[in-house]
Amino acid sequence: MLSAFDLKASELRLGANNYKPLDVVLTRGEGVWVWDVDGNRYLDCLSAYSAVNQGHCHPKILETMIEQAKRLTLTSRAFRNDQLGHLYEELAELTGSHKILPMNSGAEAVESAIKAVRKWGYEHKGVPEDRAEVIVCANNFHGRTVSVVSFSTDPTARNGFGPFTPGFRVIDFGDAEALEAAISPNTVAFLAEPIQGEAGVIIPPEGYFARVREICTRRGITLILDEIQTGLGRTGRLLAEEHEGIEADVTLIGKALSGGFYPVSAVLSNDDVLGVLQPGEHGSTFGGNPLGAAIARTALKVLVEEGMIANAATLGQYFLDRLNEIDSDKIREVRGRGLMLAVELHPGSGPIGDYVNALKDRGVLAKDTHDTTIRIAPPLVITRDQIDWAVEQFAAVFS
Ligand code: IF1
Repeated sequence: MLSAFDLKASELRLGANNYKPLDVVLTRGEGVWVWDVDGNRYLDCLSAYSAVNQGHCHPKILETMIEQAKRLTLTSRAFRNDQLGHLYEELAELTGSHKILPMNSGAEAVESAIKAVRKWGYEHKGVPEDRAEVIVCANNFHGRTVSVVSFSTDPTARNGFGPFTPGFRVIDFGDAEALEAAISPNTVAFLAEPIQGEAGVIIPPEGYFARVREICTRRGITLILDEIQTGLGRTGRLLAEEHEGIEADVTLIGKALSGGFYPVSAVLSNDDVLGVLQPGEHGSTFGGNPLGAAIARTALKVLVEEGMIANAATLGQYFLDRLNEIDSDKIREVRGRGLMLAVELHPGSGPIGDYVNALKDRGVLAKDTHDTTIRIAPPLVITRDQIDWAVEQFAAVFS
């Protein structure tokens, strides 16, 4: 068996160099905890970027996965399977959606939504062929495909990967006037994250999305919310849009839709937008497969039945309050909603990696973003005692 050292060496020698992970090699997870190959235990404050909201290796999702894998895994969409219809019914009931498109990764859900709103624009709005425009926000993160990085404003995500897909216009996040001004007769949609994740857990000004909703409705464009990270309980509501008192026309979910067991994403839509897709126009070999669908059904079920969403609301506020109590001249701001939290340090506080490593040495795994911010997003099953312990570690590292 390879040691942690050898495993890292193999990754460096043979793997594409597109990641620079923390120096920890994990082998096991349970609830909020993960263990490395040397037997050290860590509190996971990343949750695989909010894909394991239900906690690592949730026993009920695991059981579903094993039982379904024994029975039937993949049929392709050339044939029907006995899980997908159930997933549709349960998702529609939970979210109020009228049409659903199952995909696999988050980026695929984003791509699928862009395809659908473009076609919707041609068929329902009379936009001239190939002229459809989608408005997006600066500092967005929606995935890694060519079209999605075409409208990224992050040079690292974008540079060297052109030529880019046309048809996108970038405005500032949180500025409703900018949206109003950017809409042209060819605009078909506005795409945004309810809270920008990769940008550093950026919460928009109060009332922003209510105005966005009003503008999209009045100007006849589709509002697409990317809830791939914010959705499924993370912010203390099933969908983050609920905090804003609005409903998107199209909502994208992924990540925690499988509790981290399997890539499952979905486009949730009103009748009109996904209604434009006809047989053969879009699809995926694995999208909507019975294994993924069964896993997603149980992942949604435990999220609701085990009170994880309410826990994220209550304990998210508690975690935020406790972090705010930390007495440190390094902390510039603590912010968040539900269990989507971030600690931003003052610019002169030294390399962020040093803090993340110090946290790791104290048994807390968290991830930095943009040089000064550490995001904190534990599984939604975290307890008050576990938060108290985590706050002690944060306090020790920041003081
Ligand atoms: C990586 C970030 C998080 C997302 C939103 C779509 C996707 C993501 C709002 C695409 C994915 C991930 C991907 C992961 C890092 C990560 C991330 F730091 F890059 F921004 F979560 F904060 N929309 N986010 O957050 O979903 O295709 O990956 O399933 O390593 O790229 P995907």
